[in-house]
Amino acid sequence: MRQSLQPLLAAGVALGVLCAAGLANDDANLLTNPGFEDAGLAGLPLGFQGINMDGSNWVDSSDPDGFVRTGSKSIKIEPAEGPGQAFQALTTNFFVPDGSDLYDPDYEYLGGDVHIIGYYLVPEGQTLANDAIVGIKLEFRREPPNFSVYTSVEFAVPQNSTGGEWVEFHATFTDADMLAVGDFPPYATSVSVLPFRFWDPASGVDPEGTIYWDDLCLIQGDLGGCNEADLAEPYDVLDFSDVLSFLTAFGSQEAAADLAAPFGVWDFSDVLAFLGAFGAGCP
Ligand SMILES: [Ca+2]
Ligand SMILES: [Ca+2]
Ligand SMILES: [Ca+2]
Repeated sequence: MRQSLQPLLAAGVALGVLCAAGLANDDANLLTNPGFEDAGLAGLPLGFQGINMDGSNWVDSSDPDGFVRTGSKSIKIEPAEGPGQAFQALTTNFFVPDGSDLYDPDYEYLGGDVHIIGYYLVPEGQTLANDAIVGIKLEFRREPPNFSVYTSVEFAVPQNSTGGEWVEFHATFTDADMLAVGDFPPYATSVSVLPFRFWDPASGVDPEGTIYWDDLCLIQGDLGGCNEADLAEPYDVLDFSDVLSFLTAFGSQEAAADLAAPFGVWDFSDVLAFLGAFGAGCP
């Protein structure tokens, strides 16, 4: 049965591999509130502050066009309505309530590649067009109190239309990329994460298309796992530990076991996806 399922599941397995592997180690996700489910300030999700964005950008599944991948919340960034909105973003670069730290995930200088993973959707019939860039920006910052940006990088989404489907986004800033910046101590100790879009008003053309984001994941170091069934150590080997991890994650409705649509629902499709990946084996 596993064999016959493989062709059917191949696409889904390939699509979900890296994020599922990343999310398998929930502790490894350095972002607060990565699925945007919890409420924060100003009508925005916990852990994120708006730059030309407000509560209207926090999506609920009951909204018209309320696209969410998991849970009942996501975020959306609509086309800028004028030059004052040219840069729109959510950022993690602000203080937790007791002021002891920022929401920015910790970063260890040259401590391993940084992976930013997530899912985005452009509604059916729409195309992102005429922005300078739509994607995710990372700002590597020095220690408090100065928080100055050591270096930053912007990653564009790989496709401008998704036909209303959630598409995986995965970008990596490697230690080699960091070394190429130069040697300017003090080194960065945290990284701000900004889903964003930027439109150049001088372009003379209006931006088009709305983008939705859900289930972001920031990880530093090895993602672990050869595919979405490789949930437990030893990685690159599929054995009974992986089956146990899947059953545990499935039973407690963790992201690691949510391997197939409908996402946010743990059902037989997820079991089939696991069996398919398990049967396919590690390369
Ligand atoms: Ca969500
Ligand atoms: Ca394993
Ligand atoms: Ca599912």
